[in-house]
Amino acid sequence: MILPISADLIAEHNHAHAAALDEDYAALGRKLARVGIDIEAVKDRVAGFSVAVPSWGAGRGGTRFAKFPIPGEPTNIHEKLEDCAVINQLSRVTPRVSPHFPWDKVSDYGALREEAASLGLGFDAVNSNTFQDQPGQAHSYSTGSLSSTVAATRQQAVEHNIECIEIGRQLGSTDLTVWVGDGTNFPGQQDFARSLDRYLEAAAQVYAALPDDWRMLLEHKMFEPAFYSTVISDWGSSILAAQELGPKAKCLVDLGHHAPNVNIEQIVARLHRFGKLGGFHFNDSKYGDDDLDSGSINPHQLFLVFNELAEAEANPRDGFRPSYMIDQSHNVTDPIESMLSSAEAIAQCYAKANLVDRAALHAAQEANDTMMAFQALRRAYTLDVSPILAKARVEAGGAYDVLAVYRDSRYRDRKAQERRAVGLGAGIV
Ligand code: PSV
Ligand code: MN
Repeated sequence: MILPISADLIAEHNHAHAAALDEDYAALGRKLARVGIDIEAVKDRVAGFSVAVPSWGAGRGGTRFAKFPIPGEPTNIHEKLEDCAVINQLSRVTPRVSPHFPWDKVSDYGALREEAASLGLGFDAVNSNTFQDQPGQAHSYSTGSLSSTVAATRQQAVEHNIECIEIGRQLGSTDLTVWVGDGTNFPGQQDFARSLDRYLEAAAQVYAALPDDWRMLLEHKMFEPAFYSTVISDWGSSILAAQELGPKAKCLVDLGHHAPNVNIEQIVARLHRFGKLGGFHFNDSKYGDDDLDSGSINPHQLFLVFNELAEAEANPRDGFRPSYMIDQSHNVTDPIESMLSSAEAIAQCYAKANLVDRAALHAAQEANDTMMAFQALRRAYTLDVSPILAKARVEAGGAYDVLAVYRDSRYRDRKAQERRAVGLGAGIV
């Protein structure tokens, strides 16, 4: 396997920080040992954690207005995979890529799978795209896709999703993520009940094409590109649709797809309670679906989400195996750097959630001791777990300081010489 960053460079950097890391890790180990926690066991759990990166996140995203490309951006799925390999080589926490079709279409998916494997990568959930028209497409999605009033359009959307399943089988995926941009911009534009009926009927055809070991992840979003109503607007619509479709249909929570200030961690607990929590799209936001870097605005919310996931893991229901993925738009940063930083923020929250003293939390909850219940969470949240993450990363061959090694490697500069420039234009949705 030939990985994009020099192993010698990583080793040289790690060597320079080895003594400091050992010291920090030992100090944190002593602190945790005082409360009966074995740091090695926590490190092993962290080493087993992973989050997928989105193929489309490797390029510079944008807003509705424009994007500002950078030299050396990837221009196709092959270059995106190479960039994703850099992220995983340095972080050792992002071994899978989630592709989006038709954006990532190629002629030979078996070869693409091998190419990814040669870079140390596998494929995660496949994503269908019925939220924008493609050149030469027979029917426009301007009337909606799976819920369109036009039968031929619904059929086209069903066929595209089934094609994505077929591609995913070749890539080794086992999940299809379905987000539709269907909705309305004006009161009265469509009938709420009938549009949901149409969606359910079309989605059932996609569901029927799922292989036995596959899941269909329904991603809700309350706005954009439709701004009055959307068909799968919230977790309520999502879970009802998933329940109607069947056991292989689960709900996917994109952190940016809710009304402002909604209690997302409670949604996570609710979906899990009914065996319907399928996966996540991690990102952060201040206003809407801002698609900012994970943990950059509200890291506490991310921790509280992982706290619910830790509870769910301790009390699994209905084959709990959430699929974790980043879904961000990197408008002003190098996407590789954003995903390195985001993956670290996500893994930190996972580690902190694992450090919550659950017995103390549950005892305080039972005794209605509000302050001590809150403190059980607070103690874990305020811990600096970075030595645990760094130790796990370095032991797996990654970099102690992922951003420093990435910058030192001058990877982007080298790609700027090799890759053709990407054009201006709108960003992603
Ligand atoms: C929609 O906003 C979304 O979150 C969906 O996951 C899409 O597939 C993705 O963004 C890419 O634009
Ligand atoms: Mn998403």
